[in-house]
Amino acid sequence: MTTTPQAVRRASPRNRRRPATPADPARPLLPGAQPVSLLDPTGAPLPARTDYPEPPGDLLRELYRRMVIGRRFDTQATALTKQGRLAVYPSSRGQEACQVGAVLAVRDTDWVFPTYRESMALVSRGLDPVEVLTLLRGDWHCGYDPAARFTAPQCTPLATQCVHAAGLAYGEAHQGRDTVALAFIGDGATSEGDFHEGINFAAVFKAPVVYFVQNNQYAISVPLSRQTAAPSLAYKGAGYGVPSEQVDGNDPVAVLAVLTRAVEHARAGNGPFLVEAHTYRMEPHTNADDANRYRDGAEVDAWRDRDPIARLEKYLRDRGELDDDGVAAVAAEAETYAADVRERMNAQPTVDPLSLFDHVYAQPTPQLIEQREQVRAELAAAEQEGDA
Ligand SMILES: Cc1ncc(C[n+]2csc(CCOP(=O)(O)OP(=O)(O)O)c2C)c(N)n1
Ligand SMILES: [Mg+2]
Repeated sequence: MTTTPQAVRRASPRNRRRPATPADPARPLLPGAQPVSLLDPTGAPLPARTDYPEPPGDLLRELYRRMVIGRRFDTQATALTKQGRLAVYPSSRGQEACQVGAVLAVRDTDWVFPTYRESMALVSRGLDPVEVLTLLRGDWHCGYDPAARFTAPQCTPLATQCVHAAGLAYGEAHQGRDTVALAFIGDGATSEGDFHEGINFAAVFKAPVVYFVQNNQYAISVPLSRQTAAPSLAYKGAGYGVPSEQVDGNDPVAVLAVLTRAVEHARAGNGPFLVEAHTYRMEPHTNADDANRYRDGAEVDAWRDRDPIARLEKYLRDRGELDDDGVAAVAAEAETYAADVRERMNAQPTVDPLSLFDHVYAQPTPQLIEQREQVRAELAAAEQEGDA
C-alpha cells in the first residue's frame, strides 16, 4: 500500500481535531493583572470601564466631604495623644479613599467589622467620634453599642474579625436576611490563620462577606516584601474559590466602584468577595512608633503625590461639581467637627470602676462575680477611709 502526501498531512498530529479545552475554573476568580483605576494620580479621568461603572456624582461629592472630615478627625485624634487625652491612636491618614469608600458602599444595616485602624471609617459611618475614641482612651469597653450600630468592636487581635464576619454573615443569610458583612483587614494580618479560616468558611458556606484588604505596605515595620511572595494579596482569595479584585486604594472613585460591585456580589447570594486596595499609611503605625527607622522620606513623598483627597477634588472641580465655595464649606464643616471632638474629649470622663465587669460574658462566671465583689469592697473601704 502506498501513502500519498495528502494522507500523511491528514494523519499528522497537527491536523487531528483537538478535544475542546475545558474552561479554566480559576479564571473568573482571579484579580485583574493591574489594580483597577478610574482616575490617574493627578485626578484626570481614565477610560471608563463597563465592569466597574463610575458611581453617581452626588455620591462622589459625599465621598469627598466625608474624606475631608475624616482626615480632619484623624489629625485631631493624633493631637489628642500628644495632650494625654488618648492612650494611643493608629492614624489612617492617606487611606481616606479606603476608609470612606468602603462604608459608602454598604447600607447602614449591613455589618462592619473594623480593626484598630478604622476609626475614620466608623466616624464616616456616622458613629459618635467620642464613642469611637473611647476604646483608644482606654476607659470603657468599645465605646458604642455594636448591635445598635451594626458595627463590631474595633479588633486589635489581628484577623479575628474575619471569623466573626463569616459567622455573622452566615447567620444572617440563614435567617433569610440579605445583610452583607464588610471585614476590614491589613496586609500583614492576611498572614494570620484567622484570615484563612474565616474566608474558607465564608466560601464553603457562601456567607455574604466582603473581605477588604487595605494593603498600606507595612505591618508596623515589616514591609510587604517580607510578608508575602504573592504578586497581589488578592490572589489569596482564588485559593479558597473566592472571586477577587485589586484596586488603586488612593483612587476614591475606583475604590467605591469596586467595593460597590463586591457588595452587590455578596448580597446577591454569590458568597464572599475579596478586594485588595493598594494604599499607604502616611503616618507612623501609631503615635508610639518611629517610622523613620524603617522607611525613608522619599517613599512617603512619592505617595503624597497620589493623595486621594487632592485627586478627587481635582476631578470634581474639572467636572464643575465642586468650586472654591464648595471646598471652603467642607473645610469649615471639618473644623467645626474637630472642635466638637476636641472639646468633648477634653472633659474628664466619669467611669464606674465596677462597669469593668460588665459585658465580659452574657452570664458572669462565679470567678467574675467574686472579683467584682472584691473590687466593690475595696472601693467602699477606700471611700470610708477618705471620709474618716
Ligand atoms: C494576633 C496578633 N499578633 C500580633 C499583633 C501585634 N500587631 C499589632 S498591629 C500589627 C501589624 C498589623 O499590620 P497590618 O495587618 O498590615 O495592619 P496595619 O496596622 O498596617 O493597618 C501587629 C503585628 C496583634 N495585635 N495581634
Ligand atoms: Mg499594613
